[in-house]
Amino acid sequence: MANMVEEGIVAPTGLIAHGRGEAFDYLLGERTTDNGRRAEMVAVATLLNGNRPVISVNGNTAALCAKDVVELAEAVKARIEVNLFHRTEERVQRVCAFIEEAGAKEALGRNADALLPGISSDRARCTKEGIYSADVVLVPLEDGDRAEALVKFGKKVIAIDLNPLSRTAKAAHITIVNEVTRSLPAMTAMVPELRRNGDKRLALINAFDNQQNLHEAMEIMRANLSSMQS
Ligand code: PTJ
Repeated sequence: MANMVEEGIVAPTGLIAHGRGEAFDYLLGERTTDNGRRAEMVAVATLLNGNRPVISVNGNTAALCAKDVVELAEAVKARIEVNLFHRTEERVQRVCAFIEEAGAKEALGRNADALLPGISSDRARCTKEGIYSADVVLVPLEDGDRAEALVKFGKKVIAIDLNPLSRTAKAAHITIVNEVTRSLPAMTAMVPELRRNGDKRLALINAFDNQQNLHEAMEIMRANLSSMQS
């Protein structure tokens, strides 16, 4: 990640965000829980049921798992859009090129021609073709303001966030409390079965309650902390 800062892919504060993630992953037990796996299945079902799914990519996600993003996007037929919190035109170019080098036909984001309502800064910038007109948006490692704005704008928001207490985790419709590099390949592997089974997709979506999901994730962390003490 430090090298990726030098390459201009990761923002300097991306290292702090990464450390936050590592701390929560330690509490989670550095593994995929049944709770995380269920949220991943619901997320895949939702992406497959979407008409215009988009995967939003920032510097951290690109640095950690560009290839995994490309593979999931191909499997669920989603567009990829680079959407940066610390936005500069140069970083957008770099991260788009990085994702394309990892195999994406096209990473949207260079020609941001729309604004996400409810965000006042440059961070509102997105593309009409991508996030602006998406119905489902997967946001790995998203900041709270934008996650809330996406929900208010009517998007079905899927977050991947190791912190079940974050504003993003709470605002999203589906929050996968798991490490992004464990999550994305597992999600891609779920696609063939869920693509064939529309009833299963609906049943998964209808049975899911994100508040309950986040409560379970916190309980897992609490139990892990208790067992570390004894
Ligand atoms: O590249 P940019 O300019 O778009 O900036 C990206 C960052 C990540 C710096 C920016 O979006 C940011 O500051 O995000 P936050 O508010 O720190 O939110 C990131 C969330 O992701 C935090 O709740 C972290 O706990 C979580 N997180 C960090 N690393 C991982 C993670 N979740 C899953 N897997 C990880 N590897």
